[in-house]
Amino acid sequence: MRAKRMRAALLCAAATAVAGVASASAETATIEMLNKKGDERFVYSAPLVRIEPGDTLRIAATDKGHNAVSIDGMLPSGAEPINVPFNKDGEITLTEPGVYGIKCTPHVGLGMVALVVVGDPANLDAAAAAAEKLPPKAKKRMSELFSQL
Ligand SMILES: [Cu+2]
Repeated sequence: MRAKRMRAALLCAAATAVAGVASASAETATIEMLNKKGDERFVYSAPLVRIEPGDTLRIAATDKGHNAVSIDGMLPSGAEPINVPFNKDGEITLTEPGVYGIKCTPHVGLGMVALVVVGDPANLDAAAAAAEKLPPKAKKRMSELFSQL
């Protein structure tokens, strides 16, 4: 009887410890889809986000008429492509380390792109090469973001 109660107490302590670690380390970074930010039109509020594997990326449809999809070649191998539909909030837990490029389908030509770096940017060279194929404004913005890494 006593031993059984003791074991239950230990299991409970272990579960609490695990939950504590998870909530302390996993974070959420938010990118808002905006019509305007300062002088810029059609932008992601945070064009460069750095998080750790297991963290969550939240993409918020603060303004309507935007989406967020993975840019071809700017995705770590084994990672699920990002696809947040128009006018929806999306939450994605990113577990594969590397560089993720996202774009807004109708506004990529206006430079509406963002770079998300999860832990170690293992696919940096491949992602930078893929960014060369973007329209001029998006390409320029990406090269500015890469220069900050
Ligand atoms: Cu857009």
